[in-house]
Amino acid sequence: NLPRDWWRTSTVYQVYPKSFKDTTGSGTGDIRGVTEKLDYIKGLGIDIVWLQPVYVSPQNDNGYDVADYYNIDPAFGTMEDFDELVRELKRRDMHLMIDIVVNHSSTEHRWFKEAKSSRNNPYRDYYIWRDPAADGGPPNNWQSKFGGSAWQYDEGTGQYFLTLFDKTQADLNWENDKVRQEVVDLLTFWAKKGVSGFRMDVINLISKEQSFPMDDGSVPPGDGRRFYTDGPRVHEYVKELNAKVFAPYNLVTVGEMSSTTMEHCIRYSNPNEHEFSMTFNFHHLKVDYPNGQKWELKPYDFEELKQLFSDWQVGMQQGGGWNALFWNNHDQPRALTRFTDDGEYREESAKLLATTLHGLQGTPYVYQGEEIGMPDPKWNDISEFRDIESLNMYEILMQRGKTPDEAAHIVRVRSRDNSRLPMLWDDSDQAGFTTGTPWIKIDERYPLINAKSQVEDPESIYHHYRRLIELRKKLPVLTDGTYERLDEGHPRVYAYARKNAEQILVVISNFSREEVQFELPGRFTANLSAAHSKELLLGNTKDTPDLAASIKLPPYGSYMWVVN
Ligand code: TEU
Repeated sequence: NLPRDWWRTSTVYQVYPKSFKDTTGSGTGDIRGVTEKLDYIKGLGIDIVWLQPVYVSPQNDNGYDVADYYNIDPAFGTMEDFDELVRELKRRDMHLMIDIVVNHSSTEHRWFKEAKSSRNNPYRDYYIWRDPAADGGPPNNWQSKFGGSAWQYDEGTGQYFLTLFDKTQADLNWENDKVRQEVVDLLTFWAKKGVSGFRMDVINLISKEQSFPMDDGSVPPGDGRRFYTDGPRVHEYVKELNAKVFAPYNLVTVGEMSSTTMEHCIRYSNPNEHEFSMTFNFHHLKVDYPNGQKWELKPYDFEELKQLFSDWQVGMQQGGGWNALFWNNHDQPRALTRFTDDGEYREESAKLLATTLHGLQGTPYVYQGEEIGMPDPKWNDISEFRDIESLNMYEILMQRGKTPDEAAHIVRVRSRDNSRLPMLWDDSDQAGFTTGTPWIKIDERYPLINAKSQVEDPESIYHHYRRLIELRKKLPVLTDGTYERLDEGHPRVYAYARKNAEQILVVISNFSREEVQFELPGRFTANLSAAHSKELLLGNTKDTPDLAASIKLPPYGSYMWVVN
């Protein structure tokens, strides 16, 4: 009974359950912990909670290796706990979006165990098997995202199977209509349980070029591109899921496109294509990757960052697509450390990032801890890391000739564990996350950085997010306004305007620790002289600068005005 496209004014809160709240003393978070904290999430004005995988899993990739799509892993609780979470969300007029991981399953899944048992097992073609190459090696040179060959050899049946991620994550064969039917069935099962949406994990990898061509390096280098993303039948497959499940249940869906193009994202998210509601693309989170390479370091390119935001705002609007807006998730280091100052100007920086993102067109995602300004941890030793990708890459970097210190430094900067430390609830023991031994260390700054203190402080980062989320409900220009960049390549400032027939919204942020006197472009100041009202909606310092031709911006100052 929700109106079509209801999610265009929504904000999503992303919960990494393993690190959210532990109610049993196991040291890992659980579903009841999420339910316990719904009032905290509701307090932000959140509409949708994205719950990351809690299905049966050996946890080699923290649940993105699913061994049973229909049951909850006991580590996270029971199906009754899940049903209670759905009820408690609905009672608060919130919605549940669950994570769907169907590019691959765990090799512990019964389908894979059957498939591996013999070449003519009925489940054999649920996965992707190929004979060894002439030299006995892997069928081609594709590399796994987590390091090493993307092919694992099975002695028992003398063939290789494809694993684009961990060697225990076997790619499903979507060419097989039985696999596609299995996916429709499992999506229908969860839709019937009352979920309102799906986040589709690496969904643009599900269609592979069946000739499995060698990676000849012609495809632009970069994180993920080598997987031949957006394959020949990908849109056909997604349209089938939409027709059979997304549309009938009026679900909100977001496709995670780990490497893609704007053209594809327009096709994936334009409502007339009947595919997804929106897409995650990652171009803006590669501006500190030298030549697109994640495991090399360089300072981030601010101009490229602003240009990418601008290109995607204009391009997706022109194409009728819809962006999932995000700075953070469980696979990325925290933006607060990556793009701004997580020390002296931590609070200003956290609010600056929020204002800059939430002023854009799309549906914003808030990743747990972002709303209280959690920074990357201070790492002391490689033994503190848990992420399979990070641990593999530590070894690979040394094989590539890096010293242990160099390799450890790169892992500290790039590791997905940077965003996976437990949520900091209060200043009680272990930040109120667990009474047991946490599965990964807890950031010892919790006496200074915790949710409780921020809920109680009206000037906190938490309440800054609450105001931005509230504005999205109140100001149509945030949803339907056009986008125009105003900073003309300024080395420190990102400024843009959103316009519709009624009003103009202006967002100006100083991404530096220097004070800046910013000059608005002449073409824009004409709008100001014609305006009959200008209002500062939100700022992140005690200053209340007037929107004028020349504006003084303090270090990491960020402001949002509305012009009528
Ligand atoms: O991530 C897709 C992916 O490519 C990630 O490895 C991420 O984009 C990359 O590390 C950033 O450089 C999804 C899930 O979000 C991730 O947690 C899983 O590990 C992965 O798929 C496999 O399921």
